Amino acid sequence: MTDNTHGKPAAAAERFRSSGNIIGIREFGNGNINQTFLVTLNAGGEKHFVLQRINTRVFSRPELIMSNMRIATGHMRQHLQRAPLGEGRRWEVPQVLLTKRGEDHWTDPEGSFWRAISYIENAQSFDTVKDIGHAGEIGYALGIFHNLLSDLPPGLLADTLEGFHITPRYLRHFYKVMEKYSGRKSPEINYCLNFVNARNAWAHVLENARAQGKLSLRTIHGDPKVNNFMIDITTGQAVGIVDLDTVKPGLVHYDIGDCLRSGCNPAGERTENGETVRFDTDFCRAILQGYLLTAKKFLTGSDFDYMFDSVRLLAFELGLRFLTDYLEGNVYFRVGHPEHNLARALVQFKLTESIESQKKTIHNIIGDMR
Ligand code: GN1
Ligand code: MG
Repeated sequence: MTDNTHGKPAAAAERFRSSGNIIGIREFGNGNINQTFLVTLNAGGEKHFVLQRINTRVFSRPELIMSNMRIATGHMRQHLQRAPLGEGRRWEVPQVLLTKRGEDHWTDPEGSFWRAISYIENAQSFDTVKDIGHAGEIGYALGIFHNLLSDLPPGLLADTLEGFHITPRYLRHFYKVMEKYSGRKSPEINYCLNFVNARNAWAHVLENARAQGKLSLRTIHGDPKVNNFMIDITTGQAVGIVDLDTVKPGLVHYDIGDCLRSGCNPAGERTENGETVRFDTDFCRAILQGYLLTAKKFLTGSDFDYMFDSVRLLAFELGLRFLTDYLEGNVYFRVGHPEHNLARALVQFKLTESIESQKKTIHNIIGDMR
């Protein structure tokens, strides 16, 4: 493992350290965009914090991420003070840490943008859902999160990533990239191209519904995949959602679809064996049940009408994003090897197929909960 206690992360960590000495810095999690470190302090109180180098090729105005994050976390904390969760349930809102000079980020001499967030102790996250109980907790947590933000007008937040989850924009970009693509066309690439072509008209479904006034913008998480949910090590209950970079105006369907495409894929999005990928409808039922415990009160009939499309679309859209990035030369997502984004795209397309083949079952699950 790389020793980070002397390099650039160490210089950044030092800016955010409030007490004790830094005794360890290690790479943390497996984000596809930012670089994340866990900093360990030998302080009596807080023992860890999370340090991140923001990928400014993706987030071109990182200071806006920080202001969104401060607005959203402040709002959630106030909401919880007014109306704590029932039964004394633990819930943690990640806190933006300030530098010794009171700033929410530090730009190093080379121009890298660093920020720090509190670490949620005695909790862990998983790449895949382990069982029905875990699925229920994931859904419950997303419901709590949406509820805490349901009275934050989305207009107060900046659009930090224009076009994020707007599938028609990803499609347009994909066709532009295809026009210029001069590489080899393997059977896998051909499968993917046919896959996208066969669905390009339907892929406007959520944006059309929004344009027709059937769905409206709210404040959303933007990236509620399974490993962004923190699970209490002792109780097994979900205690918070992390990775708030994409908290911004959007459709709750982006979140519902993303959470389901991630939570109902037991093989995980990191498998490179597309054949093992399937959509688990028992996990789907459990996630939705957990979600609706809180979310039912703010969802409309129309919101339910588009739930099936949202899960199908978010799996398809992520596959399309990985595929486009592969064809473009891996300029957006961090990759471990040159074919990585193609393998990731295949996984999401297999998942989309599995969702499509179980359309009736998923519709029934949603129908039973309305
Ligand atoms: C990216 O970096 P990470 O893992 O938090 C991506 C999400 C994708 C996800 C797929 C800003 O999130 O949209 O769903 O990879 N984030 C951004 O694993 O593009
Ligand atoms: Mg993220």
